[in-house]
Amino acid sequence: MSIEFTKYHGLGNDFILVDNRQSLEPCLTSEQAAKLCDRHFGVGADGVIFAMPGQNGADYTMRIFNSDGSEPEMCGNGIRCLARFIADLEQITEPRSYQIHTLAGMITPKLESNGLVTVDMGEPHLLANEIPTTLGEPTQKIVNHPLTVAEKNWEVTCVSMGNPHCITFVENVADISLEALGPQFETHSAFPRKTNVEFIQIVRPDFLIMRVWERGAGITLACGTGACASLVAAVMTGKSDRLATVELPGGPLKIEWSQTDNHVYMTGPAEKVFVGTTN
Ligand code: ZDP
Repeated sequence: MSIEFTKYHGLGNDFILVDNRQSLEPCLTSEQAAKLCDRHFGVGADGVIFAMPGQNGADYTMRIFNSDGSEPEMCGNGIRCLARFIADLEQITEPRSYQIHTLAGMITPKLESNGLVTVDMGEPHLLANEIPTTLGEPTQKIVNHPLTVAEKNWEVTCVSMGNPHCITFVENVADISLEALGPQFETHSAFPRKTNVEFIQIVRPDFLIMRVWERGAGITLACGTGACASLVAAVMTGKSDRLATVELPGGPLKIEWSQTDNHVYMTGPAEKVFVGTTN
């Protein structure tokens, strides 16, 4: 079956967006989605996102497959792209927000007048059993916790933004060999649902540099949930302000962990690249 799609990216974290407003079943299987994500034999993307009818009072539902076909609960850069895609489908140009049902609950992206998208990512989950990780006690926060990976001792801080993240602070992110370390953190037995892996360099309390290895997708140029989780980890460890810029290989995201409502807010771009039809 041939389908129409639109390609978007948020800071180089790129997605194939599919208009699935007719059904709550994705029109592609996870295998078909993984094939489309292949950069040599397919369209090329870090994931496939389906815009579906709303549930539980939401305007729309988002489902996403990673480039390996696995299904994450949430996707920060992806939901900015989804908001832009929906506005394009509805031919909306003025600022507005959407309530999106995801496997991580209700998430609210808002299209700003300057073209950026701000997403209310909800509250971070900090307890070991919520992340999930077997590190520490199930109802304990995992902050600066020892973890041995690749025969080295690391100190990790774990945060869930609906999906699991394992954050390590380092002197210089350029020195980290992500290809070698990423998969070993991702599949470590301490993470029963695997994990996204972020290395963070604190430049100033309001400026962090991040490199990411994504669960199910590998090295990507940006990860929205990862930038949010990293800011939360940096605040918990006393390394950063509650409002900071997180610089990713693909560019900057502005992240705030609000003291008022405990929600994390992420602001960044979402850009349309091209439309296409599959064979
Ligand atoms: O949790 C996971 O399996 C991630 N690979 C999901 C995708 C995260 C994303 N890069 C983001 O921006 O949050 C889309």
